[in-house]
Amino acid sequence: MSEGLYSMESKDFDKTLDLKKIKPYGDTMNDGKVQLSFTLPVPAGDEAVEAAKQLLKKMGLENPLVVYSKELTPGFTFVNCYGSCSHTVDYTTIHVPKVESETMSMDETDKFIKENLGRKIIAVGASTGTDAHTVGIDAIMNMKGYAGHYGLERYEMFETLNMGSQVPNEEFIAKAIEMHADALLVSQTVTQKDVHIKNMTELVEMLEAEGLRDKVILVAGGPRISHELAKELGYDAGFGSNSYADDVASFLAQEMVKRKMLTTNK
Ligand code: B12
Repeated sequence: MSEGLYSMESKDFDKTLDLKKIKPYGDTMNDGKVQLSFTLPVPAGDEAVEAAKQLLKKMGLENPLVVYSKELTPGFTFVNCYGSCSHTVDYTTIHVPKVESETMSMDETDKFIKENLGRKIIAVGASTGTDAHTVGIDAIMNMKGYAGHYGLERYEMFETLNMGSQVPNEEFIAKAIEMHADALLVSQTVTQKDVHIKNMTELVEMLEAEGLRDKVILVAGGPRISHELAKELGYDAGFGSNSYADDVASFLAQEMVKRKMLTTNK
């Protein structure tokens, strides 16, 4: 087997694939086929289709094909297109930072906390700043949970408070102090104009000013939050889409044991 060819461990890779040069797959390996759709601010017609094809070529898509076009409203044409991607990426060089904890079940986590901490973990969560979305933080915290995963409120060894949405950072910190929180769980859904970056950064700065940053485990979550982004902004971990209470509870339990947080923040 040559260097770089099937160099990754997983059995799920196609063994004939050169992982140093991967590109999209449609019908035949390496055909590069992709589908995309967009709207152009021009009336429907041959010119709109030609404009779409030229754009596809500029995006590096060969053999552009517009399979559907429709004027949605006067002066705006929606197109559905195919093309063959001419670019490749080297999969062997890709590194995505991930939360380094092993996900346990609710019962396993409760048992782990009892045996290794001997006390409940106090967690305060909220969708902070101007963000009005509650479903994400509810999914992690609510008793009934989400997608078959019970939320932190169901855990025997967690004491929690879900403050809901649009919680200013000042109020969030005040409640964390009042509850002697070990962990702060921040949910951010709206990312328009990078409002989440400003809000998340402000929280870290305020915690530092209060001398609290090192006393708590600070976790962020949301559909556009990655572990990498969270770390960059001074958080301990970030959880994106398809993360569940089990993942967060396991991380908090293991991190608290690692940091030997045996006594509360009283
Ligand atoms: C429901 C919804 C609303 C509802 C919210 C109701 C409520 N009580 O929450 C209402 C109608 C109020 C609403 C309002 C708005 N919305 Co809205 N909304 C949605 C929608 C349809 C679903 C979001 C959702 O509930 N997802 C389900 C949950 C379970 O998923 P999740 O949040 O990703 O959570 C998971 C993970 O991310 C993670 N997670 C999330 N939080 C946390 C926290 C921690 C600590 C951890 C560990 C993990 C974690 O775990 C969860 C479970 O896996 C999305 C579009 C979509 N289909 O996603 C738009 C969407 C999020 N909304 C959007 C927008 C723009 C708005 C408004 C700003 C619109 C407006 N101009 O008024 C307002 C918000 C105003 C404000 N001040 O915030 C945009 C956001 C774009 C962006 N990236 O900035 C979206 C993507 C729609 C779109 N395509 O434009 N919205």
